[in-house]
Amino acid sequence: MSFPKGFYWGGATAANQYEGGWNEGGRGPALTDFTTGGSVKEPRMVTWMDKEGVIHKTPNKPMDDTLPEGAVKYCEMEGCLYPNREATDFYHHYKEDIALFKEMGFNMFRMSISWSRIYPTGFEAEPNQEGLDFYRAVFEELKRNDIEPLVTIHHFDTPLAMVEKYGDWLHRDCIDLFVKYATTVFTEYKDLVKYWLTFNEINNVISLCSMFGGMFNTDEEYQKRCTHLHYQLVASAKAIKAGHEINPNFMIGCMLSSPTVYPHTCDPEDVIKAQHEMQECFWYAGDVHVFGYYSPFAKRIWAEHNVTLDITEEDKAALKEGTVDMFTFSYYMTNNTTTHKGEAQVGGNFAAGTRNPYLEYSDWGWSVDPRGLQYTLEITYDRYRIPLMVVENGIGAFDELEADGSVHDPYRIDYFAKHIKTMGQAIDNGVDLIAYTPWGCIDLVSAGTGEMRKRYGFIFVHKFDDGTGDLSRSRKDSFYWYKKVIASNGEDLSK
Ligand code: BGP
Repeated sequence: MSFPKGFYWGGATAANQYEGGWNEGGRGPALTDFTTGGSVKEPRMVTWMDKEGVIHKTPNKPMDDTLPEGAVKYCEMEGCLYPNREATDFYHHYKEDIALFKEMGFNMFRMSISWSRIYPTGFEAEPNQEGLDFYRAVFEELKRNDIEPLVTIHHFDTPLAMVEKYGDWLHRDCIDLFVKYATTVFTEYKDLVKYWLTFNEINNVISLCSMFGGMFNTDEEYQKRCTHLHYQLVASAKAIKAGHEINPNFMIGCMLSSPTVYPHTCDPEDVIKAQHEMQECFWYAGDVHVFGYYSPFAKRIWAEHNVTLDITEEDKAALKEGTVDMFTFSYYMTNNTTTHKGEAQVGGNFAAGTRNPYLEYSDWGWSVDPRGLQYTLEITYDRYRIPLMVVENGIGAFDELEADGSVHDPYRIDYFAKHIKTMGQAIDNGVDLIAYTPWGCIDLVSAGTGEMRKRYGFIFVHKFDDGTGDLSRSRKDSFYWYKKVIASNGEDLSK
């Protein structure tokens, strides 16, 4: 048995892509409510007003929530569809969805709290009671079904009012606003939730710079993004300290995307380049979370990009006192990098580097690399030696809905079978992996492209890119397969 007894099997979601109910229950707006749908070729757009009152639509710059130049505020544009608003409506379907998760055998469910449902603008002194009540009802429903919640406190949805005032996380005040919010939810749910994650994919903000180059690779971008990240790292650490005071049994983790990088050739120049990209994209934020300080290589990154960070003595103390209990990450693919010219490049959303001839690629250009998951688990555990969780993994694919309501998705089953197998091998090799929550266990809106047709779920949701669909749920073939996997604690991967 590779997977230990009590291993957590489940699925993962996020409020901004799943919850819906965007203007109900006293919830305030978040930027994702003003972001349109896109595709692998067309970027998602944001809609905003200039000082003359004219409304514009411009490409959303990934991981950069500052208002576009000339904007005074975000607002709606007639004729635009904003898919995250209704999303796939967990808000009104949570009981039905939790029953389906239970049927599959989940003993863990990852979800996030929408900050603006608790503090509609972020600035209120008192939380929104209706928002608190909603999540209490969800956590109680999970408890009744013996499903342990794994709760992300911030998943891409800072309240809009804070984004408009501060350009997202470009101001120190965001730290205290976050700690206030985190403290509220820790206190409110201290007897219902044990496992918490502070920021989803906290490292994306900087990993984009080295992975994508181009417009992200300027000193100005690095300055901005390292500042944003520093404030979030301090906010995370302060929240962790507060959380442990509220309930010493809390297990609080970080959440990073794993942009595992391979050197494209064995040329030592490529090896060093890959190592530096791993430092920048992964270990930079991970080391601060786990060790409580910036690792020596951070100085190289700052020097190379002329970054001067506002790190106070109080920040340093906070980082030391707020280290994580567990390390969690998302894993979708690996990337190749090289110093050589002329190699074929990958295409797709959020995929970068050269094409790996040993791998296959998804319809969205993401490499499929199960061994890469094993590799990532092993190098991460070698480095950190604290419990790990894979809290996102999966393949976004076009699913065909049959006339009888079924969905045959052998490609998804194949993807998961291979990844679960290599996870088992990592455990056999000594990795302390405690949970696996595949992404979008029920169909939801894609973060990168805003599409519905990029589906990840074991459960199909009848919602489509033109906004139609009755939101009913049906089980895909992979639903029955995953149920069997969970029942056998990861032993039976047969198709
Ligand atoms: C991660 C995010 C998720 C999720 C996932 C898949 O970066 O944490 O929110 O969306 O990627 O990405 P996409 O939705 O673009 O396919």
